[in-house]
Amino acid sequence: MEGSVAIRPDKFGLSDEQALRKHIGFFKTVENIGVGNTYICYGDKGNAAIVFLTDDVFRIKIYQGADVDLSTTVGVLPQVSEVEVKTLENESQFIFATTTIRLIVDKSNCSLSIEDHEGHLIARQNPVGWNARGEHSADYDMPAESHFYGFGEKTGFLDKRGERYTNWNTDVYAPHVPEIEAIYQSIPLLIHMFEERSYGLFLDNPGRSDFDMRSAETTFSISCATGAYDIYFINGPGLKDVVSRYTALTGRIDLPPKWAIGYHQSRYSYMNQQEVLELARTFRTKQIPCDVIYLDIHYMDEYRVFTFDPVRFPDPEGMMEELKSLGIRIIPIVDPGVKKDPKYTVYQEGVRENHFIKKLEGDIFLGEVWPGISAFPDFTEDRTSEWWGEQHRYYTELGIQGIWNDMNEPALFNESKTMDLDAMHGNNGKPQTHEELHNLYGMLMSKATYEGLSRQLDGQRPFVLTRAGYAGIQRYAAVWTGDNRSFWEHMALAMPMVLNMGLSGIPFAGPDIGGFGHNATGELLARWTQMGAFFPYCRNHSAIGTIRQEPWSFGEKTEEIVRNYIGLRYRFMPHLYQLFRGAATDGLPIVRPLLLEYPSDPNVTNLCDQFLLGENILIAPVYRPDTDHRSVYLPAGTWIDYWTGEALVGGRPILAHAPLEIMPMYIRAGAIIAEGPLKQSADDASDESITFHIYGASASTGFESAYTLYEDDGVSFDYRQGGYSELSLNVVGGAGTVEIQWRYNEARGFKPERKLLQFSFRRPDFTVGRVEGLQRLTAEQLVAGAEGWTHNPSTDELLIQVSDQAVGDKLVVSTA
Ligand code: MIG
Repeated sequence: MEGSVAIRPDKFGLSDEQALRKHIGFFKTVENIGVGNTYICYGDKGNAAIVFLTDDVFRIKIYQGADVDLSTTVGVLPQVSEVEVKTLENESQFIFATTTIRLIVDKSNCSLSIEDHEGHLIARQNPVGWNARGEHSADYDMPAESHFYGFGEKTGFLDKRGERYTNWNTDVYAPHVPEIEAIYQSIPLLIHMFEERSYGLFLDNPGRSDFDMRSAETTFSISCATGAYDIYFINGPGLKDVVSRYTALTGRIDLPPKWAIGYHQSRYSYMNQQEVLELARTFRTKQIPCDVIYLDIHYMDEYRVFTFDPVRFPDPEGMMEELKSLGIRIIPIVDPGVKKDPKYTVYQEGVRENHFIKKLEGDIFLGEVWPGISAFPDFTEDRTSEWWGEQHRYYTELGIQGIWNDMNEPALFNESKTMDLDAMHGNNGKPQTHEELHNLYGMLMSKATYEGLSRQLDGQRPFVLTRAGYAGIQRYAAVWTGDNRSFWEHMALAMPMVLNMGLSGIPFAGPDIGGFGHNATGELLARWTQMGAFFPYCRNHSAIGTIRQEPWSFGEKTEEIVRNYIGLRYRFMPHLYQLFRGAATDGLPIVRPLLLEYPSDPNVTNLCDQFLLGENILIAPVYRPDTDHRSVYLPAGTWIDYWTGEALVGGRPILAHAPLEIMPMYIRAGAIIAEGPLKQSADDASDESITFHIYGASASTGFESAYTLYEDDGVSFDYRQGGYSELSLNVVGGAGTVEIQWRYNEARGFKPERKLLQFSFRRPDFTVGRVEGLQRLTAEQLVAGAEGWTHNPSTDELLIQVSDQAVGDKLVVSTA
């Protein structure tokens, strides 16, 4: 028998009347409210606050009522507006102009057009509308040749045209497939590119939002379920301009400790102290470089955070001591759920001091995660974040410098997979529901962790890894892409995912190498490690119950390949570190889609099975089984095969031969790449020498190349006070000579212990007659540390070695 509930009033959702969208309506007047460059456009049914932050970035927030709240989420850094805005009014339009753009507001309906000063239309926003539930949305023009990038961590290919995504941090154990619209991270940034011109739209709203590039033919739309329509327009015209401006708004990475850029080994879980130590020793005896081992949830005492299981890990101090002597660090996992246990001090304190999220009615919100019923700290309250940060002394006092934040979407074991939407956040005195702030939770947890570690590490750089995040997460944590599987498809998926994360301000990212769930094979691990060795974040991790995935788990051949490629990462470390330094200063990604460097090449708009490391290294992984050839697209220029030294003309696809031990890699002719000696851990500073490989040098055509090598102690913040070294290198070729010139920065606040510099020319287009001031020696003499030069006929490599003098010097190589 049916009850009345069968005809419940809301059965059919919003009524037509409620669904009817309202708009600001006609534009009445505009007022400069005298704070920065803030203008209020008063409309018929609502208002828009327009804030010009720079010539190329402005914010528009739609609001009702008399007062405008111009605070932002923690995702946006405080901005100082110094731009000069000119305003102009005619009968139908109100116009704001900066030196680069004009924002035209249509008075009849408050729609917006953004143009450059040549009158090219850059973007058009139709009137923002809202329904009776306060859900806002707006449509934007989408020309036929549009491409879309950004969106943070999403499935699918690089170009998001035809896709639709939701921003709602979600623990998706499976499946990671194209139709999953929301996973762990939410970066509400859309980059629209057409005719080589790019602009970004960043919606600063931490509730649920949607970007829809699928449903309409000539427009895309952005909407949010709660909160304000608060959007930033970020001008290009270059894609790099957009990324750099977006990261000026939401922040850039801090230079990580060098060890965090090394190879990391993880497993859910290394079950006890003996196993961890055995693992560390195995890396060292097998001479596979490694910097970090992870402790997953089993290290804890019944999953209570800030504890060690007394049986499995009876002597954490002893364990840490031996690991330290091996040069390996520990990163323990920390989840947000605090076990409800009246005998557990963290829980007691949290309750007593009012740190846990509550329902409005006053009860602590309790939900189930690993420890059973748990409470959740309210990171929106600064005092709670500080309390949480302080808990980490438990680890830092043991010498731990890195923390892994998991389950911080937050993920719960219930139907909604997260916290009740009506749980309340204190939000430093401006209470809001979880529904409104959901996407901030993970980032605020990592922020609390990062800040706590920073206070405790006595001037050493902390490292935080996170699964969940919001725009700006890059300031606090590196991001791994969650629970992928040991599928070839997921290896391929990692490329566009990490590349778009880089375009979304998150350069320090990577997937679980070898795949988390399901079972890897030796071949998959070999291929995945080849690729992963060149991702900014490099960790092998696998799930409980799956086949073991450590480098030696699949026999000698796999082990050898894995060792070699991890080793290659360590040899590239000086260059990689330089790229991290770049990301910290200009916000540009470390791994890049070809599109970023070759925006006018129509072949690369959706190319995402190969990528660039920085500007000059092209990486083309093999991501299918039983495959020993693959097509590689070489962009314009000449590219040198890293393995053979062969020069190849670009602007075309080639077929690369790639047997299992080879991952195709190419270096742009004209590039210089620094390689260091092979090491077992990244902060081993005992380098004898550094080698600058000069690619495609010529003594006949006008050759010119430059490089900067940035170095510091790799662990402290001294570099902020000048404690670094910068060597600039210039190589100029022509008229029968090649000149090499180098010089360190004047106030060189850091000096590596190194003794020698090497310059290497592989298959040069000239024969060396002499090197001014240096003798021709044998390879053995160079190895023994003598200054001089040698030529290896079998590899056709000219190698010059000089002592690493304090200031700099110059060398001339002549053909005669
Ligand atoms: O799915 O802590 O993504 O890396 O090993 C269970 C156990 C919770 C999810 C993480 C994964 C980690 C696992 N965690």
